[in-house]
Amino acid sequence: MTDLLAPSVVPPTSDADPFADEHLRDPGPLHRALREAGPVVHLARYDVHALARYEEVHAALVDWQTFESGAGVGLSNFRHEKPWRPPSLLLDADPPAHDAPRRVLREILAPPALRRLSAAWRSVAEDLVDDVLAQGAEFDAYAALAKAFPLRVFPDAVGLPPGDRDNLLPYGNVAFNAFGPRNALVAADAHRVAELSAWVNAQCVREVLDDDGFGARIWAAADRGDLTHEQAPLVVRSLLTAGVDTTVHGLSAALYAFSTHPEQWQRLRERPELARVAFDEAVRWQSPVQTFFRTATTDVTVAGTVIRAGTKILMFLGSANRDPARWQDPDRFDLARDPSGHVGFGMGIHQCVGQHVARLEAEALLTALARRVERIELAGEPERHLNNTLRAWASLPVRVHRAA
Ligand code: OVM
Repeated sequence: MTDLLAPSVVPPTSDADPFADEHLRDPGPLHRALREAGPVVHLARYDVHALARYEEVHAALVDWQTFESGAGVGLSNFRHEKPWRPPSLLLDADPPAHDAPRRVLREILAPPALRRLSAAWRSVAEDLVDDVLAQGAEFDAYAALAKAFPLRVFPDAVGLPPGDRDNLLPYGNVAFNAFGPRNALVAADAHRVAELSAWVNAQCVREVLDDDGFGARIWAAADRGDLTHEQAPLVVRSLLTAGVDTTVHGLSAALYAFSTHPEQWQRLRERPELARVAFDEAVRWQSPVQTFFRTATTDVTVAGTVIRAGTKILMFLGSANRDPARWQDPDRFDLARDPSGHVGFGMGIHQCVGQHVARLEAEALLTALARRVERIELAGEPERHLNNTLRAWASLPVRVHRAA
């Protein structure tokens, strides 16, 4: 709240571009510098305010009245600039508009509704791991597992027609780049935006979707009057935008973590029920979604700094998840820690509605692998895929030693 009697602190300014290749490739040093500079840092290049400490990121995430999403959660302000696609009814929305789409998706993606998928997904994971191991002890764990598994189970669960799913990751790449500035990463895919958007929109119509998937359930909610029929395809689009790259790179993060922390892999093998907490710890440690913006709805004072109404605020989720003021030994990937409270899935009313789906995928894949593999280690230098929002991978070469 603005205290009219307290003097306003002028925040430190940084010239850094968090969306430059250098920082996307290795965000740790910039995150540390921003956290140490102060609770609020002015980013001169974009004229936005940055929050890199856990306390302020968490506070902004839970205060949706002051830090709105309706102006878009990227750098672009939808009140002044035309959005690149019709805004998401979930991500780019505030109550009350946000409430109905959120309630519908929450029910469709809640743990009880996922139970019917669990056995099938375990068996797909076991088959996939068997196939990969049969081909040799060295492989690219990004392509063979982290990317292959979600693409095998998730589009089917949504109810997409069989066949061509090769557009999902390229569309996600465009969508997650679009939250950042219009830099070279955005320009690189500009020629595909119309085609990819048309493809995704075509997957969201009722006629195309299997009648037993998440997509059909969204349309059924519209029939019941819980949504309008105009909203239904956009809610399906949210699943296809938010549900693929995030899990692919979250699983990659877990596989990378275990490939570099053999003692943690041992722990998982001894106690496979740790698979879910391991996935959350990997999400904390790597933060597949690194950043989102909010917009101040009013002049607001954050740690003494007045942020003017209409200002964009960049929240560094990945930095909050490594803030030493919140986490002991934050750079350690450690199954013994309690990672709950991490902001890798966000926090508050927008917290990832698909997180139970992601955990189910992770549990299926990690337990299938843990049962068959005694040791997993890097077999080469992993390659990052640069994206304005995602901490993503291009390859993760590993070598495995099979269990007896
Ligand atoms: C959406 C959406 C898109 C990207 C990310 C996200 C992480 C949601 O279209 O609703 O959440």
